[in-house]
Amino acid sequence: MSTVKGVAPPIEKYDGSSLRVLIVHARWNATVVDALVKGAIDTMTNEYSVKSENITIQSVSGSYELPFATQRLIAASRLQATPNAAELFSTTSTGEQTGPPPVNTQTFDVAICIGVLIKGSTMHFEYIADAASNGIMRVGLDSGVPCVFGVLTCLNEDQALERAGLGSSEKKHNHGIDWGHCAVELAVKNRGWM
Ligand code: DLZ
Repeated sequence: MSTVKGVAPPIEKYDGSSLRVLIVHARWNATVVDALVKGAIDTMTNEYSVKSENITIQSVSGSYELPFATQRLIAASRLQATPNAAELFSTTSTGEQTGPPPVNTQTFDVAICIGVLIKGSTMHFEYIADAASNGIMRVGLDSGVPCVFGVLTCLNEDQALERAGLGSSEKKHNHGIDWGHCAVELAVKNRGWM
């Protein structure tokens, strides 16, 4: 039976060969998380020619840590990309100052934050889901680096497995694939919006 739910495929065939991607993932519920990370990476490399050497992968303990780590990694990459003050001005052979060269302040084109929350018997789930979703949105808006929300918020383990393509039903689907499509589209479009 067909369904109306889900994302339509991207309209264009985007070229991801020059994109630099940051993936930050949690290690809670690692079996599911690992499948999601793989789904995102395979989609970006196989379908958009994103180079594996241009994908930086970092892990944190839990989903609550995703926004902080992502924000710090984006900031650190920008510091590394900024030349020393002394190198900011170049001169011609006649000693004429040519002004600052373009400064690369955008080392990651996109970040994907991946985690899996599985509801337990306390309120932990609600607090972490709220903090992670708001935090990831804030990092994207504050940094200008689009941050894909790759956090599953599941009511039980079966839901998580189904959404990572590991379940037993016919409708199982790896959402990491969608996040890979989403990341490339947003990164390419954002370059045009800057
Ligand atoms: C504490 C906790 C719990 C109960 N459940 C999950 C979960 O299902 N998925 C996840 O990614 N992280 C969980 N955590 C850990 C928190 O995200 C966080 O790492 C700790 O509260 C420390 O800040």
